[in-house]
Amino acid sequence: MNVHAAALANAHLPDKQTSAFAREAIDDLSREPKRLSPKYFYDAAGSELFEAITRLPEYYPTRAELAILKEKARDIAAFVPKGAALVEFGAGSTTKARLLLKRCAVVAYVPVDISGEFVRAQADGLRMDFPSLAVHPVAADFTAPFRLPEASAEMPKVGFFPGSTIGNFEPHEACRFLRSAAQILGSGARMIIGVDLEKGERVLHDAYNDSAGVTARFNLNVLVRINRELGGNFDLSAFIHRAIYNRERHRIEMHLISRKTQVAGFLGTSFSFRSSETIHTENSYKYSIARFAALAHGSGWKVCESWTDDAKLFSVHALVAEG
Ligand code: AVI
Repeated sequence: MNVHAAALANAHLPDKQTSAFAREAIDDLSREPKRLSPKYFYDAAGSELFEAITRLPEYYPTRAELAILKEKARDIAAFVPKGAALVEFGAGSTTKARLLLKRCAVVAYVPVDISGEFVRAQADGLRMDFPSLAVHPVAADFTAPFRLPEASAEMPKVGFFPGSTIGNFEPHEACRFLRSAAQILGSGARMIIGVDLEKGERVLHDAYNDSAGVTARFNLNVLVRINRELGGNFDLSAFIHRAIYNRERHRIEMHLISRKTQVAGFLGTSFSFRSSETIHTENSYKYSIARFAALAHGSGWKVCESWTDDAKLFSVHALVAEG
């Protein structure tokens, strides 16, 4: 048994999710350069911090995407077949789905999220506001294959993946997700997807280094979780948030930078940090319209239409499954 496995075996781990978090974090912090997965930002506090980010003056993606969904509502409604089931991959706030549900001839809504409790609560809210809509929540990891509810079997399917969450996938993962979505939705499927656009560095820098420090707290939340859930001893004041634009790779990178030489750890495993050493916590890829179309095409989808806001900050694409 290696040192990591021994640490895990000796620890009191309440559930499978916690032990997966521990195993992954130990693995990722043992790498050079160190990293942590962005999926661990999103506990209840992290999800609230993300909601706060979407309201920041510097964070343009949410406002720009909402503007597109409102302004192009007629074109989007024309793209959605009558009697369709709208399948949302990952369910955040339902604001964007509600815009589509109000204007499109959708008869069923299938929100899919790893948190069953969250997705069922959302479903209840939607049933109240859209009494004639069939709502079928699915608790599943939407990046892996899952079955759609039987009730939607005969309906045309339209996937919905807003927020540029696809930008948090590595390009090969984005391709795998798009292929898997095509399979899940079935032949003739359509998809509406929000993708953040490449733009000047200043706007990107400010969106991910906001003056109120909310993104910094969001980034540090992964260490807060390690301390609370895995008994870690990270000194939060000894790490600073930094987001930089990597122009060659078309992505914003978020890092936690060690302010000094230090040792910190959890579950009996310690990690040494040099002064200025970074933990790479997130990538947020930005696409041009052409590069996204190429990605979609290589992943089994054809782009029918691409809409942007006036300032060309964000894009929403209408895709049709090929073949
Ligand atoms: C969820 N995702 C699309 C956000 C983004 O912009 O990449 C997450 C985020 N990270 C920092 N700010 C927001």
